[in-house]
Amino acid sequence: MAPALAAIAALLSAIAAPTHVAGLELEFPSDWFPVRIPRVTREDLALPGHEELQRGGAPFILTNALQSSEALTDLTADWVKRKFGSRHADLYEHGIRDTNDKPVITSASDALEFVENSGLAGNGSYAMVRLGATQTAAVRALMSPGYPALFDSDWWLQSCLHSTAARDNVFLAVAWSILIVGSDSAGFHLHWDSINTGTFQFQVAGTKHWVVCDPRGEESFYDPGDIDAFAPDLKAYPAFREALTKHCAHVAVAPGEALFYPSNWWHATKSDGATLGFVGRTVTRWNHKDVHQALRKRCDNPAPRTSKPPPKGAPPALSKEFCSALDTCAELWADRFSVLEERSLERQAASAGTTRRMLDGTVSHPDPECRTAPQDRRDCSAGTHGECIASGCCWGPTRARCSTPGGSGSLDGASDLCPWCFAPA
Ligand SMILES: O=C(O)CCC(=O)C(=O)O
Repeated sequence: MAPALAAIAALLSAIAAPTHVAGLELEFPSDWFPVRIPRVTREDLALPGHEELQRGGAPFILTNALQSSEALTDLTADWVKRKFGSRHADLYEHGIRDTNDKPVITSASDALEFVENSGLAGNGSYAMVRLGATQTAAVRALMSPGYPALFDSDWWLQSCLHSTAARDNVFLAVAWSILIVGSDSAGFHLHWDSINTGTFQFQVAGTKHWVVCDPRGEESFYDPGDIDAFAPDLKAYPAFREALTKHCAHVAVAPGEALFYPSNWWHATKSDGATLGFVGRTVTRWNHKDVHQALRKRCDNPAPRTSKPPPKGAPPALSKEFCSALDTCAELWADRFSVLEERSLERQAASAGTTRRMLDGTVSHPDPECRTAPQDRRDCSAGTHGECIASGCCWGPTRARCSTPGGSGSLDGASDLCPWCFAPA
């Protein structure tokens, strides 16, 4: 065959051939799931040029999320039972296939046991162990080093919520953090998360398949729970073809990886073998106002009391202490994200080698080595926050030092990019 014809034939057969998904008996037509979710390393994520991902503006997979951490070996279902066995868990005996699948609330150890046994019986079941901020810290201790700043909540939790009880309360009330243990084929129907946070999931064991859909296509997603995103009934839900061919991605997330998706992105899952994941929510520059509003609404309109008491172990309502501190937390969020905006402008200016006009009208140029005398250096955030110090840039006198501007270091206790210094031109 002539080379041009061979190329056309290859193209046609690629278009017609379904994509087989290894491990799961799933075959998708090749024009489904055109949205690409980038895979990046922790190191890539910190580089200039990845600002959209650093700020949580788009979904991505962190490929070495658990590299050199103890989680891959120590964070097992047995560890969860030992550590949190007597806490409450939501057990979904058949996974969460649609909105009719409701949880049984039981002890975490019974829920995990059920999931283990259901794996043998071929039922896809899920145990979700809701964690307070205290238990989350214990899980996170197994995940260092390299916990991305984007996933961190400690910077605001500690500053605006002064009691452990208030921090634990908000985590439990809105499922801020969960360990999610599934047996083979357990999954969650297509839905979006209600309080507008970004969400990440560290895949600790097993592989999880995800369909992740851009909310710009949501007219074609029907209602949460209507669609089995892995085997959609296009006769009953014909508009979903538009979602499949324009707005959704399919990814398989392997042990050691973490998936992040921004607020309002729809998602559905299916476990390939037994799985264990750690889910966390996060406030970003894009969602902090919406998260504030959603939490304020919950504080101001608590679920009406009924004559029946809530079942034992059900998530608590948001506490008075949390609700009165919420606006202070929201101010911290707004403050941080406007500072970060400033800093990224500096970084852009520095990496482009350009000068920067300061608030006082003078012109500065990037000083990557921070070699100019400290008193001659410009404030890293255009005069309102931070000061430059001898060994590099410091983001304010009380915050931790970064030794390499533009490299990674510690700001506000979370690993992050270090700001650049600017010196008078
Ligand atoms: O892991 C899963 O099955 C999905 C979890 C999820 O959708 C969520 O936490 O919002």
